[in-house]
Amino acid sequence: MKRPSRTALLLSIACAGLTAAELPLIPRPAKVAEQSGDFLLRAGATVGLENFAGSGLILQLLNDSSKLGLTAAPAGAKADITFVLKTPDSGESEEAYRLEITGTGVRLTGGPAGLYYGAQSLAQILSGAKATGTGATLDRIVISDAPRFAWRGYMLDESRHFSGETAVKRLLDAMARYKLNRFHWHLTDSSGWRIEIRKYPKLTSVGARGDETHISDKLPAQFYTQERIRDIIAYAKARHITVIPEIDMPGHADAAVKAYPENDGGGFFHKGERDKWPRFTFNPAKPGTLAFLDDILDEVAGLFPDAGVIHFGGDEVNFGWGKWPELPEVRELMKRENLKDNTAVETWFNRRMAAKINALGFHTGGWDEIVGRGLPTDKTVVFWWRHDKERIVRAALDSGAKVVLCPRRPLYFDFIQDKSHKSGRVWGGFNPLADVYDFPAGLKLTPAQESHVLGLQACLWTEQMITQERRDFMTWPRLVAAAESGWTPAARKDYAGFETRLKAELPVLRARGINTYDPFANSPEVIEKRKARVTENLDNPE
Ligand code: TNX
Repeated sequence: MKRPSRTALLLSIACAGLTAAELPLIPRPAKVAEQSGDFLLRAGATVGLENFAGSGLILQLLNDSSKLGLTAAPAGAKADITFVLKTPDSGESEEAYRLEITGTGVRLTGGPAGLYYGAQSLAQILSGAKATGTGATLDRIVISDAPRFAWRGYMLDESRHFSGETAVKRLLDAMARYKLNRFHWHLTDSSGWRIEIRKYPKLTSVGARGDETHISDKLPAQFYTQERIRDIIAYAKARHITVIPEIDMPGHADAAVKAYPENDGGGFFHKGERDKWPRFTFNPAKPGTLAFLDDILDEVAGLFPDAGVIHFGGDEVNFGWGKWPELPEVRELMKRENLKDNTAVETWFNRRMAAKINALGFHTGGWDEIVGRGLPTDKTVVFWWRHDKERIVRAALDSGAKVVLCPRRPLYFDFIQDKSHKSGRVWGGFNPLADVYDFPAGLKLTPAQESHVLGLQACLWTEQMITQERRDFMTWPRLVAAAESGWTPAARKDYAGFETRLKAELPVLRARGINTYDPFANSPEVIEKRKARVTENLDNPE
């Protein structure tokens, strides 16, 4: 027999690399080195965990996925799976980890977040491992992993339709599995105010009744008490997810203004929908309204001490500012501050509220309408959503602002995901899984621009999502693709490999009670019969 040629040898080494790369892990790790041999993790093996944030959950996580009845090793004893807490090296991400499976055991190294993500990776390996009578056989391997982006988010709109605690906790668990780390909570909008504010009880007793489908004062109020909010924040924190509150202003304000009409700044002027949201804005200039918003922000800051960012919306104000020039307080402000038009009033309002948020010790988050308004770039996070206005994201990045990329295409999950789908948005196209996966390659960011990108975020706007079944259908599996886009280095992304891994992952989602769409079988669309329609471009042309 001929000796294998050098090329054949190199090829087989490359193939071994490929096998390693096909580990059933989502998101795909930054670096994987496979070694020959394996390790038998016995049933009842021990786990050595130091006490670090989230450690309590790790044993449970490993047991849920392995069914091996792993037990905690006594302090100081040698364990089969060892977690080693270390301070990240300088320049290294706090989320980085190393996972080694050697001939004698499993060893994970990292900071608290890194160890948690290492445990998530190990849990995925364990659930895919060959189980024998006595345990699970694990291939020897070394994974060195760290995220591409620090912000890997998902936004849920609970105003238009309320999801509630059970669905939110289930979502947080699934997000954690895919190493997503920001939950942007859209808690207020015209259809309902969903967060208890103690100083203004009517915000919820009046403002939380009804939703986008049922505009009614008779329905029970749907909202989170402050106690519930604290509990959900803690639940997220244990999973290394930061919850970012959004209190939308000065637009999208109907629910709040319905409760406290003295803050009315007038309504919606758009394509015949003028009567639907007659109190779309807060009065942007009235001292009492500014004090009211300050009080709300004070309570929000107290409730979300670790959020880092309070998002104040700032979107689509021009949809409802038609009455502003008639408001006495606006007229007075314009004269006093020499403001020439509504845009200038909006800018004044933005600066005023951003200063308040900054004074509370938070960055101001805002939709991309805030670009060019002179907010301090070092204390502001821009959420770029208008995919058709690339110049805005470039302007924001070039100004040095921190940016979260969440363009409607491909990251708004109220867009349909398959051309056969009948319910949801389209806009010169829609948002299939592959587009979510490829993002942000199409933006062709320069390295300097990418250095200002905090990360990316998918958003679920729920105007057309009444049931959880449909919200799940629109979210999944696209959120899995977004998670890999946020975590995996560009050079390691591979859509075909992702599809293979995702196929095996869909049953995992289903087992958690998540009604994911199956793009491989084109599973039946979940349609809200009352509102089934494909809607083209609802937004302002500006
Ligand atoms: C625009 S995104 C909005 C939302 C809508 C969404 C529907 C943004 C900042 N504003 O109020 O729900 O489009 O896709």
